[in-house]
Amino acid sequence: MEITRNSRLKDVIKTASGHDIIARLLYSLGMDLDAVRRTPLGLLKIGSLKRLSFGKLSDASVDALIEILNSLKDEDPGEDGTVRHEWWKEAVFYQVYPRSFRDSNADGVGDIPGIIEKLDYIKSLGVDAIWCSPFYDSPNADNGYDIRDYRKIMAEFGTLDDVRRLIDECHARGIRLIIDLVMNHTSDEHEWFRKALAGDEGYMDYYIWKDEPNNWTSFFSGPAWKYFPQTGRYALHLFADKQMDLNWDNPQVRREMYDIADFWLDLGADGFRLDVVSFISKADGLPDGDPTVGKLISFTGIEHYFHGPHLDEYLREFNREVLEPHGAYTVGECPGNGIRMSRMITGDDRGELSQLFSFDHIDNPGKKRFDVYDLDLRKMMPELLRWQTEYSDHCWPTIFFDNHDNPRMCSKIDHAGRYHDQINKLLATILLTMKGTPYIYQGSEIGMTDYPFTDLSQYRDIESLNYFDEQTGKGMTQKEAMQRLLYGSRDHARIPMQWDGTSAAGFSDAEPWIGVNPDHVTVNVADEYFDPDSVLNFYRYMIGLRKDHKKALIYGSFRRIDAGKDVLAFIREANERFTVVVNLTGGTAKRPKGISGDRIISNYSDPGSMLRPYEAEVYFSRI
Ligand code: TEU
Ligand code: CA
Repeated sequence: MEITRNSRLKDVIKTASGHDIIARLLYSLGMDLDAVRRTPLGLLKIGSLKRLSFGKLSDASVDALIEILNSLKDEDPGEDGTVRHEWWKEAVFYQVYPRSFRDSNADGVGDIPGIIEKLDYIKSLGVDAIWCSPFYDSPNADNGYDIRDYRKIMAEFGTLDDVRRLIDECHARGIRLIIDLVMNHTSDEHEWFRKALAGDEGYMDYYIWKDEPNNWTSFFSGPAWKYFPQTGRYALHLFADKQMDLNWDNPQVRREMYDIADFWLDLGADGFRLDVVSFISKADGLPDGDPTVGKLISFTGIEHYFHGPHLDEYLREFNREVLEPHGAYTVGECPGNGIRMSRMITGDDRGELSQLFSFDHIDNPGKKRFDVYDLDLRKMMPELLRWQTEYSDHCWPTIFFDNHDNPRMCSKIDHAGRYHDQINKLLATILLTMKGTPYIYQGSEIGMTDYPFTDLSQYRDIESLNYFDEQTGKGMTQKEAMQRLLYGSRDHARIPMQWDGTSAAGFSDAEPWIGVNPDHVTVNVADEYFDPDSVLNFYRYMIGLRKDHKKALIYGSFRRIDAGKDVLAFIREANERFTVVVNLTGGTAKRPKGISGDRIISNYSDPGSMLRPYEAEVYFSRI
């Protein structure tokens, strides 16, 4: 379908790219796609988006948008109602951020032997697999997401033998290990880049160069291009200026990446979390982005690489050459891809990736991570629920609320901290009863919260530090910039794991590389381990429930019960029925009528007549 200014929105959203991009634009403007689907808005022509955007989109932006929509592919994996059974559909994953998990040798930095020390704890949660954030040799411009040598381990973290041992010790406990592979970019200290700078033409072509930069901006502030006097040209870096984007159009680069992946699978890794893998293919000629469209999606230029022209082709090649022969699992980090384009990446018969992470639910419509606001769970639901009902039987969602790139969800919802206990249990309830593969980020299972940062010197993350400089440079007051960091910094997720109530929270015997949250005196593994009412034991119960009732809770149907806007209620059903009821607000709400079965768990002990703030409960019945 050729899209023109006269195409109606309801028709544009029938294509995968039209659906996802319009959804994303509306989301940024504070609206949900359902508005276009269910109201006369759908009859509007795409040319009138300018009006809908309150003037944010100019005529030129609308034309740019139409061009992008026409340039993106539209293929559908189809749907025939059969769900294939796979280990990773039945698994609960646990994400470990090595720098902050456990320091075994008292240098203040977490390490691989530290993870091994805590494997029995991870096992005790009932999880089946671990995703470990990068542990490769790196100068740490971005905590290891800037890799200097893909076959070496960061000295602070240990040795290759430690990683071998980690793999073996995981397997000995029946836990699978997936590792975090960064294939979109390398460190500027990687030998390929150093050879490129030294004038080696072959290695120059491993990276992306331009004589004059285009207008793309970096995720970590400023332009996405850095000038190198050695070559007289600019090199592309979508992230830090020490993270150089690789040229995936060069077959040799792809070969190198496949060899690296082979190396790790041969060593015993069970698969990969693939860092920003959806960004590997950039539009031919690296054209300027439309600043408005880019910013509404996220950053200027992103429309030219978030699902680039060769993405599907390269992923298929990677799959054929490496993943398939090893039977390896993959979860791709795919920011910007909405549900329909994600189906193109994860459909059973597409031969690309097993699963992916999408991010829209992590912030409310119209909000961005650094915005100062309390997240409203009611506004999260339309996006979250779409993945339950519209992703098709040939795709399998991931579900998560926390990771190493976001403040803690319980804090995002309730900065004042009145209801953290209830909210953490509520999130666990949703995470472990919805359809899809749950990912638990270290510390969520004990209810860790954001760090009370008060001074710039307490931050470590390059994104936060660059953001502060850029915003204050543009005239924002220091006070406001600090406030925005407090709401959005990734460092909140990177403070040490809280093992006990001692001074460094049992993370280390030395001064940790980043502050320890004062709340560790009450929020910690040791205190929660034997407390039946703890967040930790709530998680354990929910994980166990999911595993004991696979038919219903993993492969069973998902059906919503209409319960008004303040309450989420749904049924998971196969041979048994689970009914989940959740008050999405901090006020009281009415329990929907006709709920049957035994109330088997809740974040309040006795059932009240009304649902109390953030109350979550699960009912069980045989059918
Ligand atoms: O993150 C990429 C990325 O775009 C995220 O910051 C994303 O925008 C965010 O999670 C949405 O809330 C990956 C890694 O996870 C991150 O730690 C790295 O810094 C980045 O790639 C560069 O490698
Ligand atoms: Ca250490």
